[in-house]
Amino acid sequence: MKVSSITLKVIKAPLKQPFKTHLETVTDREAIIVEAKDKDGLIGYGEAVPFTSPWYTEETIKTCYHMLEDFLIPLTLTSPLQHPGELQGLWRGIRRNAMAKSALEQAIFDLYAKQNETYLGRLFGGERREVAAGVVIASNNVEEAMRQIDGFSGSGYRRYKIKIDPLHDIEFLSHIRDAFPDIPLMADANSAYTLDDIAHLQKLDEYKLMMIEQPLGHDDIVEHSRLQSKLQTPICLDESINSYHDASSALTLGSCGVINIKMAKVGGWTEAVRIHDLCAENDVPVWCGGMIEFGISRAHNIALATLKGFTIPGDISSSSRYWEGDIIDPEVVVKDGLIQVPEKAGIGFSINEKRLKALTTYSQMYR
Ligand code: OSB
Ligand code: MG
Repeated sequence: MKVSSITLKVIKAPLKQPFKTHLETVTDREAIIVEAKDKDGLIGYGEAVPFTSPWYTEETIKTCYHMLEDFLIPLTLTSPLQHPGELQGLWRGIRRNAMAKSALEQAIFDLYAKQNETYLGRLFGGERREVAAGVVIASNNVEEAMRQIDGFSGSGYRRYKIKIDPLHDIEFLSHIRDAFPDIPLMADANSAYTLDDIAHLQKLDEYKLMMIEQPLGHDDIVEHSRLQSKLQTPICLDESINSYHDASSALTLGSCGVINIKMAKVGGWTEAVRIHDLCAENDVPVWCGGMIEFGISRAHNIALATLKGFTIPGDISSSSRYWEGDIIDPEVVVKDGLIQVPEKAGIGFSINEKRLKALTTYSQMYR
């Protein structure tokens, strides 16, 4: 396959409401849209989802742009390519920078799927016709959190995730459980605890949480294994899983019972599918993580979640959860807690060019 040109578009939009964790409050979101075009004018789309500052991963919009412009795009445009599965090998000499790689790999896989008139998920063996949707409540005000759960329940979400930290956990959860005794609920700590908190974390076992996500260090695997042996609630690793090797280490050490796979954080489709396959072989359930993304990344996530190991509803919500207007057409809609998987080739959604243009702050084409 030949990629004739690649265009980068930096976009920016305000969130409908602030997304608050103990690490950062996100009010505006930037992303880099990657468009890979072939000689027939077909276009594949990817979305780079680092934040503007490095609070969640080390990558930022600027580092990502730099890696794409100065390394990944030149190498890709000057190398022969039969299949997008070769990209990771081609980029072997470029360490890490997973979100930059993921966005470009996404665009070229989308282009390849469109050239072959196949829905992207099917390329990787995904068979699901609908995927279960989950939603994240990111407010440390318990009244506000409960109002949000109430509001989202109209869409029938199959799983609710709240953000916790040592100052907003036990009381917070007990209020939510009193009001919503039976909702499928989990908590994400984004590394807010240490091993000194074992006794405290054991108190969370009584709230019937599906799992607790990333309680300890963002780069830890060993301490989570100690903690998991002392908790009934399964641990789910997010920040700690940046590669197949990390997932393999976590399974070997028993550091978690569930893995949150974020395609962007592990460098794209190829690595995400390898992790999925490893977890499936080991009967470890996985779910698809979210990055407060726009529609293109959301579409890739839906395609990923069609794979059989994605048995737990992920952080895949409707476009309207975050945006006044999304950049895809139609927008992602959640009904009865489900998202219908599109049938069209590639990511399965068209681009809302008018909206994309309105959000673009900088754009450049490379050939
Ligand atoms: O820790 O899972 C996380 C969003 C941005 C950065 C980190 C995380 C999140 C989420 C997903 O919780 C939110 C979403 O995309 O709906
Ligand atoms: Mg998380």
